[in-house]
Amino acid sequence: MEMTMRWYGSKWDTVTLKQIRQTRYVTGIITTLYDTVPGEVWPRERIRAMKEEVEAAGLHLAGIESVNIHDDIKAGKGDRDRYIDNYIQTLENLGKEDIHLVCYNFMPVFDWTRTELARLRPDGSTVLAYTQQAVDALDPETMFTSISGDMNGSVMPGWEPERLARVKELFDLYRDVDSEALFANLKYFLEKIMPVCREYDINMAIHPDDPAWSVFGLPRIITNQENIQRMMKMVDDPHNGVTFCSGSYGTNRKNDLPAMIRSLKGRVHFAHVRNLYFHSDDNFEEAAHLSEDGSFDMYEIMKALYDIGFEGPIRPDHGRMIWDEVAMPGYGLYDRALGAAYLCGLWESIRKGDRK
Ligand code: DNO
Repeated sequence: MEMTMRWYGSKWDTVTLKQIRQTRYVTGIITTLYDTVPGEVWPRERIRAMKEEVEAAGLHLAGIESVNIHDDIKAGKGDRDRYIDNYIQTLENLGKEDIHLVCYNFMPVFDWTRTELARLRPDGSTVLAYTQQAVDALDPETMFTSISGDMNGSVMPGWEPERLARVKELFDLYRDVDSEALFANLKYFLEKIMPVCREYDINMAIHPDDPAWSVFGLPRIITNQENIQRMMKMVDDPHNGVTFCSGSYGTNRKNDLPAMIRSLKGRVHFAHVRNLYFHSDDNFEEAAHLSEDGSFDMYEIMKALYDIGFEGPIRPDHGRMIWDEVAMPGYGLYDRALGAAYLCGLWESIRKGDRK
C-alpha cells in the first residue's frame, strides 16, 4: 500500500505539500482540480501542472479525489450523454498524464453529510458529528446555513455555496428517481466509461454514501455489502472498483467492515481508514484513528486489506481538530498525520507478523 493524504491544492488548503512530505509517513498525494465543476472537461495542461507541483515537492500523485459526476448523469436526465462524453475526455486526459485512480461518488444532491463540524470533546479537541435527530428537524437549506459558520473559511467538498443555492432545483431533478433508477443510471454511466478506463488502465473507485442511508428522502445505494456486490457484478470489470471508506460504511453498524473488505478482493482500489464513536445507532462522532478511541477495530480493518493483497493508496481520513489548528473541518494536518503514522505502524506489524 502507499500512504497518502488528501490535499486540495495550494490555493485552497491550509496544509502545504512541504508539511505533508515532512510527516515522512506519507509519500502520495490525493488531489483534484478543486475549482472545476461537475460536467466540465479537465484540460490536460492543468492536470500536468497539478502533477508537476506535487512531484516538485518530492511527493507522488497517487490519484484523484474526486472527478465529480454531474447531476444529470446521476438523475439520468437532461444532457447526461454530453456530460458523460466530457467525463470520458477528462479520463483520457488523466490517463495520458499517467494517472490511474479516480475516486467519485454517486450520491444525489449532497456529498457526505454531517450535522456538526466542531463538536467539542472533553480534551478540547473538536470533531465532526452526525445525529439523525438534527437532520429530521431541518430542511436541507437550513442545515447548510447552520453548519457553514463552522467551516473555518474553507469550502467543504460537496457543500459549495453555488451548489447549495440550487438545492430546490436539484431536489426537483431527483423527484422520480428511486434506488432502482439510480442503479440503472450508474450502470449506464459505467458501461460508457469502461472502454476508456481499460485503454488507460484507470481504476474507478466509488466512494460509499455517507451516512450509509437515505437522507432528506433522497435515494442512496452505495451503503452495504449486498448493494456494492450488485454494483460490482452489474459491470463486471476490475476497473469498476471501490474506495473502501471505513467511516462511511461504518455509519451503519450492521456493516461488518472486515468482511466487506474481504468480499471485495481485487476491487478495492483506494482506502479511507478512520474511526467513529457511537452514542447510539444514529448519533455518532468522528474519533481519533486509534481503535480504543472509537467503535471500530482498526487492526482488523487493516488486516483485511492486507489479506486481500491491497496495493493501492490508503489515506487517513477526517481528523480531529487538535493543537489549536485552524483548517477545513476534518482536513487539518496534525491529526491526520497521527492517523497516517498509526496506520503505517499497524501495516508494518501485520506484514511482519505474516512472515513468521
Ligand atoms: C469527505 C469525503 C467525500 C469524498 C467523496 C468522493 O470527506 O470522503 O467528500 O471525497 O464522496 O467523491
